[in-house]
Amino acid sequence: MKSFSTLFLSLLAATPLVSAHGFIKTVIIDGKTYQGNLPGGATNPSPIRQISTIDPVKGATNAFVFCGQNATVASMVAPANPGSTVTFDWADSETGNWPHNTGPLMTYMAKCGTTTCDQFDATNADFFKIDQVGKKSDGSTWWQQDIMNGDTFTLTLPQNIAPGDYLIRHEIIALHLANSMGGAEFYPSCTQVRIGGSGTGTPGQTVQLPGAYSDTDPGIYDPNVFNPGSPYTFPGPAISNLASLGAAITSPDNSTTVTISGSQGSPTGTTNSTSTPTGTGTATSAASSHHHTKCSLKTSSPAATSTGALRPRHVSRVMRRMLVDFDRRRSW
Ligand SMILES: *[C@@H]1O[C@H](CO)[C@@H](O)[C@H](O)[C@H]1NC(C)=O
Ligand SMILES: *[C@@H]1O[C@H](CO)[C@@H](O)[C@H](O)[C@H]1NC(C)=O
Ligand SMILES: *[C@@H]1O[C@H](CO)[C@@H](O)[C@H](O)[C@H]1NC(C)=O
Ligand SMILES: [Cu+2]
Repeated sequence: MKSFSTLFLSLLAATPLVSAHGFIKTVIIDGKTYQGNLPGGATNPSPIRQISTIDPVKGATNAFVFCGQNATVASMVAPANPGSTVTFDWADSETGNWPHNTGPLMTYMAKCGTTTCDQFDATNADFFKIDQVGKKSDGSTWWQQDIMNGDTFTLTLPQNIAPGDYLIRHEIIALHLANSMGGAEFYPSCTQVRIGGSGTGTPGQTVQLPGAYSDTDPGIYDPNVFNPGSPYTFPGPAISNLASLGAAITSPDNSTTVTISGSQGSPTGTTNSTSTPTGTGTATSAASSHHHTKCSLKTSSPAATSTGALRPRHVSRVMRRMLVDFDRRRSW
């Protein structure tokens, strides 16, 4: 079995993958939609910092790991509040879906220092993590699969965050090549928001990006990334104290607890991005509640999807047959 999986992994690494990448096309904050600018395209008013290309940031210490490729300051700062609902819509172009299905979605925030965010040079930003999702309870399907299927990703901002200007740094790390050192693809994106309200919470630990990640982190270089059931270790800091306080967790389906080691990220899904979170969180749950549009089937029947997720998108027919054999062997 061991030698078979070694063979399997090396074949997988040799499988040519179509080069397809992406960006955040829209952000919706409390129901208001903000259009992002196309990477390298015309620059219209937006709170989403524009990047120069859909190509990934490569290398965990790449200077662009803070807000994305050549990210430029955006002209708008969108209003938001503690507990605001924020939805991210990923795409590979103006029209196509996000192309990858392997790896985590993580979200950070950072105070825009003493300036407003439209003036803020984020290279020295102090980021704190407010959310992270990795694999689903079946141990092999990633939440990123939902994004590839065309779903959006929704979370709530910390319930007690102090007022001021902040960046929301939402990131996908695509790990379909992460069984090679340096193969991980980083897709960070920063949205500028002005938090109102009367919260009093400030983050404890903060990190710099680049700085918080290394190419050798287990969640960035991961030889077992396609092994069903292998635990995933999120890179970067733990969820901030700020985000774990007063969190509301939607729990429509208790089977969506994630198998990850030593992490606070236990996402729960809902079928509809506009539904209101209900219920209460547990100590091990992620701070924010998550909603994925159109994923009722996936969350209610993990068995139905558990065989698809570990596959890269572009597998040859020969590889497919091998994967079937691999699955059969697994069930012996
Ligand atoms: C992006 O940044 C790189 C590295 O600093 C630079 O070489 C390149 O010209 C920039 N591209 C654009 C479109 O600004
Ligand atoms: C789901 O979790 C809730 C809260 O922990 C619990 O009350 C409920 O009984 C659980 N439902 C199932 C089907 O396990
Ligand atoms: C989500 O649910 C709300 C209210 O139940 C409904 O108005 C809305 O159309 C739904 N959205 C989607 C994307 O299904
Ligand atoms: Cu890509």
